[in-house]
Amino acid sequence: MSVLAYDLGASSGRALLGHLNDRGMETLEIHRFKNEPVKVGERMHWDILRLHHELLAGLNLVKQSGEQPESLAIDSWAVDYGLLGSNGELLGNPYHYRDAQFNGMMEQVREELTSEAIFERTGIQFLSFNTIYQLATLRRHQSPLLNEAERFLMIPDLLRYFLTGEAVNEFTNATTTQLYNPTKAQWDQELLAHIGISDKLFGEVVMPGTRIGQVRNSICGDLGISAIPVIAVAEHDTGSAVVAVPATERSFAYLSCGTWSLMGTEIDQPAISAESLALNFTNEGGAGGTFRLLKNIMGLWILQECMREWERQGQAISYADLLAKAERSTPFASLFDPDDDLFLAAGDMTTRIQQYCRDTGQTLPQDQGAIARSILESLALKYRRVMGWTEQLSKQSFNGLHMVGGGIQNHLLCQWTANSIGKPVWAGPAEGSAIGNMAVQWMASGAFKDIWEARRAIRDSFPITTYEPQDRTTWEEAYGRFLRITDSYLAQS
Ligand code: ADP
Ligand code: LRH
Repeated sequence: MSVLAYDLGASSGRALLGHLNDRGMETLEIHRFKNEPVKVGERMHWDILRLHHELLAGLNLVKQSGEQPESLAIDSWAVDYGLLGSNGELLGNPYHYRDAQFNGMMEQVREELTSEAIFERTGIQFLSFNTIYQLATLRRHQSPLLNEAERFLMIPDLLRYFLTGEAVNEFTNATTTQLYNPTKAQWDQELLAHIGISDKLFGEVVMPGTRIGQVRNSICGDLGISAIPVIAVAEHDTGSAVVAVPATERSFAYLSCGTWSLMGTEIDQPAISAESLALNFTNEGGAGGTFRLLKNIMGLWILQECMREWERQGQAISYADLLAKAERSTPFASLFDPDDDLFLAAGDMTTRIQQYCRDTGQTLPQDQGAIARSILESLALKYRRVMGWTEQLSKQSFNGLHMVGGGIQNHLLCQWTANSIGKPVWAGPAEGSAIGNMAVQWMASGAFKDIWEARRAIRDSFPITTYEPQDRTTWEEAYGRFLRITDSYLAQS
C-alpha cells in the first residue's frame, strides 16, 4: 500500500508516492510543477487555483499508475492563507508573503504591543511577513475581504478544504502565524483583538496525524477514482522536512535548504527567553509534540532571483554550468549578509548584491560565476554564525549538520558549509518535506510507532552524502572578514 504526499514549496510543487515495505521506504515522483506567483497591478498573489488544478492532475496520474493510496496529505510554505465567505467559497486570491503592501506593519505592531509581549505569547521570530502583520495590514487598509470573511485557512488547510470540503486549521502551520499561543494551546485572543480580527474566523487546531475526511465524492466521480482518506500532517513544509532529518542523536542541528534556509534544532518545549528574542529565533510547532528552535536565513531565493533575471535577459544558465563557473571564480571577493532586508523582495538581485559590495568597499561581482560564488559563500558563512547561535541558545555542541531539501543538490554549497562550520555536513534526503509528510501519514496509520522509528527508516532508505570540512584556515579568515563587513554594514544602515 502507498501514501501520496503533496509538497508545495515557494518555487515548485510535487506529488510523490511512498511505499513502505521490508526494504524500507521508497518514493516515486508522480508529478512536478512550478509554483509561480502572479502580479496584478501592485499586488502579488499565489496562483491558488492552478495549485489546486495541479493536485487534481497528480491524482489523475496516480490513477494512471494503477495505485490506490491508503491516504494523502499536503504540506506547503508557511504564513500565507485564504479567507472563506459565508457560502464557503474562497474570497479573493491569497496574497504572497513578499507583497510590498505588508512593509512597515511589523514595526508598527511591535511598537504598539512591544516585542517582548508578542514573543512571550507566541515564541515566534519577527519576520515582516508573518500572518499577524498581513492581517493587520488588511484591517488597517480597510480591506473589504475582512468584512465578508467567515473562515481563515492557511494554504495547505485551504487546498485540503478544496479536496475534502472540511475546513480545519492544522497546528504546525498555525504556529507560524505569530497569532497562536503555544503555552495556552490556542489562538491568542489578545493579539487577534489588537489587530482587530475576529477569533470566530479561527477554528480548533488539530495536531499532525489527524484524519480530516476524504477526497470529495465529486472529485472522485470526475476522476473515476475511489475515495482516499486525507490526513493533516505537519502541514508546514519545514515541519515535515525536520521529521525527515535522518538523525540518530536526540539533539541535532539541521538546515532545511530550499528557497529559504531554516537552521536550528529540535526541542520539546518552546524556548521563550530574552536571549531567543534578542537573537530573533523562533519556536515553530512540529510533529510528535516537538518544537523547532530555528532561525530563517534568506537562502537560495537570492540565487533563484538572479537566475530568473538572467533568463529574462536571454542568458539562462543551468545549475551545473553555474556551479562550474562559481567554482572557477575568485574566492571571498564579495561577501554580504543574505539576511539584509535588501534581498527580501523579488527583483533586480544582482544590482542589489553589487550595491551592498559597493557600500562595503568590496569588489563588485560582475559575471554569473562571481555572483553565484558571492551568494554561496555568504550563505555558508551565515550558516556558521546561525549554527553558533543555535548552540548558544540550546546549550548544545553539535558534531555536524544535517542538510535536507532541494538545495543539497548544490554540492558546492554543501562542501562550503562544511568548510565554514568546520564540522561534517550530512546531506540527504533532498525531498525532505515530502518524505516527512509520508512519515506522519504512516505514524497516523500506526506503521511507525513514533518520529524516531520514522527517522530510522528514512536513514536506512535514502542515501546520505558526507562532506568533511576542508581549507579550514582560509574559511576561518573569511569568517572574520564576513563578520566585520556585515556588522559594520548593519551599524550604518
Ligand atoms: P522549495 O521547496 O522552497 O521550493 P526546494 O527544496 O525545491 O525549494 O529547493 C529548491 C532549490 O534547490 C533551488 O533554489 C536550487 O537552488 C536548488 N536546486 C534545485 N535543483 C538543483 C540542481 N540540479 N543543482 C543544484 N541546485 C539545485
Ligand atoms: C519554507 C517556509 C519557511 C517560512 C517561509 C515563509 O518553505 O515555510 O519555514 O518561514 O517558507
